[in-house]
Parts: sequence; C-alpha cells; structure tokens
Amino acid sequence: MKIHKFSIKNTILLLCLIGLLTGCGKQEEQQEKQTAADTQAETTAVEPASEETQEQASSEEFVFTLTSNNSWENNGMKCAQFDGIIKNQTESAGSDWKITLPVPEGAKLESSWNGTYAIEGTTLTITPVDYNKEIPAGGEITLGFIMDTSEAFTPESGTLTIGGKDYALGGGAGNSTEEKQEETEEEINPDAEQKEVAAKDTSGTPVANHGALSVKGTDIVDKDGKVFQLKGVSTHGINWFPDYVNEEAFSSLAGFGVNAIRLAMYTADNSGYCSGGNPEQLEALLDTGVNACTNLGLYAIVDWHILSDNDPTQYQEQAKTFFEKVSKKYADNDNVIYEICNEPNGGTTWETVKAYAEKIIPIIRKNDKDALIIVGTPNWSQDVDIAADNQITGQSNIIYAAHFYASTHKDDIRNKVKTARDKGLPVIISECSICEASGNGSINYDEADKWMDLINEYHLSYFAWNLSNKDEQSSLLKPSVTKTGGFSKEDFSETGTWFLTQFSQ
Ligand code: IDC
Repeated sequence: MKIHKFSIKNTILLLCLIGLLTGCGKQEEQQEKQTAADTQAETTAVEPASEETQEQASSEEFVFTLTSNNSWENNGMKCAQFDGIIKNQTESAGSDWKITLPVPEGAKLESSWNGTYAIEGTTLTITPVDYNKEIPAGGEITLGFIMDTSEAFTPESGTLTIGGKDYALGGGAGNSTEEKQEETEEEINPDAEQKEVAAKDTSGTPVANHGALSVKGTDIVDKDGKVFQLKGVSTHGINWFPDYVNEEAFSSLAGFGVNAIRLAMYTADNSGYCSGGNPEQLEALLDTGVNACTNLGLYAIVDWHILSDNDPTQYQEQAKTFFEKVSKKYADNDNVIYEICNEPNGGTTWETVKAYAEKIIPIIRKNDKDALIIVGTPNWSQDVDIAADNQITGQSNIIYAAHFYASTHKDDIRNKVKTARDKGLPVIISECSICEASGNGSINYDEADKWMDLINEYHLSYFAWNLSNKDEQSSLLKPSVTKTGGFSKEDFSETGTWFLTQFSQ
C-alpha cells in the first residue's frame, strides 16, 4: 500500500508525499505483517520524510491522505482503489473544497464515492456532494474511487482548494526511498498485488490452519494474509433450540465442510435475552457453544440477534454489558467473532446503527484488540451500499452484514453487495437461506445458484440459517429428525442438502 499525504497551511503551498511500505498482498512475508494493527496504522503511522516536512507538518491545518491499498488487472488495464481522507485540524469548518489530480491519459473511473468526480482530459476533479460540502472543525471526510489506467498510477501532484483559496500540491518531493523501491518492484511484476486465496484444508482443524482472522481491504484473511472464506451454519435461536448447541452436532457439521458456527441469541421476542429469557442460562449456553467450537477448531460467532427489537439502541445498555462480558471471556480465543446487531429494521437508519456500533466496538476492543466484529446494516441487513458511503472509521477488523433469502432477495440485493464491495466495504453473509424471507415458502434454486456465484466470485463468507428440525423450509434438518448431533446426509432437509453440496466445494 502507498500513502500519499498532502499538508496544507494557509497560503503556503506544501506537499508531503510520503510512502509507507506495508505489503498489500505483494509478498507473503509482507502479508503476514499486514495485521489488524497495520491496517489501523495505515493513516496514523506516517512518518514525515524530512525534517523540513516534520516542522511544517506540525502546523498543518488540513491534511489530505490518499491511500492506494488495492490494485489488480482487468482486460489489460491497471485498476486501483484510492481512499482519501481530508482532515480539518482547524477550529472552524472548511467549506467548498475541491481536489484536482493529474491522471494518465485514458484514465477511466470504475466507481467513486462521497464526492462528485469528473475526468476531463488528464485531470480528475473531485468536488463535494450535498452532505460533505463542509468539513467540520476538528473533523474529517472520507472519499474514494476506483480508477482504470493503462499504466500503474501513483498520484504525485495536484491542487486542493478549501474556502475559496487554491493550494498547489507539488510533486513527489517527499517520496521515501522505500516507496521508490516498491514502485520499481511493481514495474517488474505488475501482478504482484494479486490476492492469494487460502487453499482448501486437507488436514488439521480450520482454526489450527488459519488462526486469527482479520479484515484486509474488502476481504477476510487468515493468519498468513490469505483470503479466507467462512462456510458456516447458524443455529436457530438458542433461546428456543438449546439442544443443538453441543459438540457432537458441530462436529458432524464440520465433517461436511463447515468451518464456523453462528450462535444466534435472540435479544427480544419470546424468551429473548432482554425480554424474559434467563441471561445467565443463555450466557452459559453460549459458552457451551463457544467451547465446543474451540475444542473442534471451528470459528464461532456470538450473535446478538436483534429482530423484533428493530433498533439496536432499544437494548443498547444491555448490549454494552453483554459485550463487555463476552469480550473479556473470549479475549484470548482466536476463533471468536462478535456480531453486534443481527438485523436492524423497521426504518432504523444507518446513522443510528453506526452510532450504536461506535459505542459497542470500543467496549469489545478494550478486551479483545483484534477479533472480527460484524455490524448489521439497515433493512434486515440488506443496505450494505448505504453503509459503504459512510463507513466506520478509525477501527480495524470490522465487517458489514448482508443477508439474503434467495426466493425473496435477488439482483436487487446482489447489486447492493456488488456496489458496497466496489466502494471498498468488507461484506459478510452472516445469515442466508434459499427459501423466502419468512424462513419458509418455496426454494428458488436458480436464484440460490446466482447467490453462490457471487459468493464464490468475491470469496464471501456465508452462514446457512438454521440448525433445527423446526417444520419450516429454512431448517437444515428434516422435521422427522429428532437427534441433536451425529447427523448423516439423510437427516438433512432439501435446504440442508443444498447447503451440504456448497460446503463440500
Ligand atoms: C425466523 C425463524 C422462525 C422464527 C422467527 C422469529 O426462522 O422460525 O419464528 O425467526 O421471529 C431473518 C432473521 C431470523 C429469521 C429468518 C426467517 O434473522 O431470525 O428466523 N430471517 O424469517 N432475517 C431474514 C429472515
């Protein structure tokens, strides 16, 4: 990844172009270093390239950081994603900003966000959209774009305008030796940044082989920095189907290729954690589930399953206490993942969910510095495109939920997932099935296959709803199957049988 940092002070025209070499899929060794902490460091660990820069940087009023952390080749074009942050370090709002960057001839924008983008000739102009015309005092705005060019491209000069004043951005003066070295490597091996996907396990448990997971760009990666796909099963509400939370059940699922279990604990509804259920018993049951996963080397999601409590802030205080407790309990477990709000719905906006997440995430982080945290999105975890326009910043290992039920959710939701991914949002399908959104109704195999194509194209992690024999289409077991572990193929329903085929691939 390369970081280009531009510093602006009043009428002094100043550019600090600084490179920070951390790898971005270049070399395996570098990938290993690209841990959550590194990701966090992307925008903070930038060292001034010279004493002169350092002196000037200390009195910066605005700081514009442009990071290119993902690049690939498509039809002979070099495609790269650039993420920008403009920080306002003054005590008054900055307004009417404008960025112009020289770009190579023929450059084409694939997608862009949080700005109005136009390429004319060899100049890219970025101006605000309605909601980010003003950069609040002490605040920041983020923007980004994916651009195709015929040659690998590193922005080295340009102009930033804030508050009606023009500031020229000089070119390349602060390039560190490290960055030059990286550029040379890129020229020699233009494919070096292609993603490496973890190979299918042939022995050992998933956790033994892949260790602590983290989020890198839009992907979940394993301890070796290789793109990793969770193939999981979600329990039904453990409040109602506690008997399936056992090692024998999970072990037989693992035998079919499952590497993760989602422990769904309803918060509201009848016997929910916050609505009449017994919190101690539910916590003990979760613990049984997590321990079973740990013993089997499976990943485990602790799912705060909001549903009829449409808005996660309804039980926010309980959520705070709960996540404080569980993150302390599982701080040393490499296999535990936290899902902080299953499906916000009923008109709950992304702003509300984001504000909730921004309260819960630091509570988890106090105990567990690097576990994956899944954040639900509005409309029953469908609006990942909206979350993509206003992502949670300053945190690492955050991934956003998209859920589907293939008979109901089709191209409309797949397009949201594609849009979100194009905008750089890491997405996880933490719940899905192939029937209707009711959890019942008919199966749509054509749509299910289309979903699976998308899942495989993006190496998305997915979790099949639900491990029970309840008489509804989404149950993975036949209603007649009364055992709660040691499942064989014949025990699975039509839905279950379809998922078994996917898990085994
Ligand atoms: C459904 C169960 C059903 C239960 C109901 C309770 O399948 O047996 O009676 O919840 O409200 C979701 C939810 C998930 C739903 C599922 C199917 O996350 O809790 O489970 N679904 O409706 N989102 C979309 C579909």
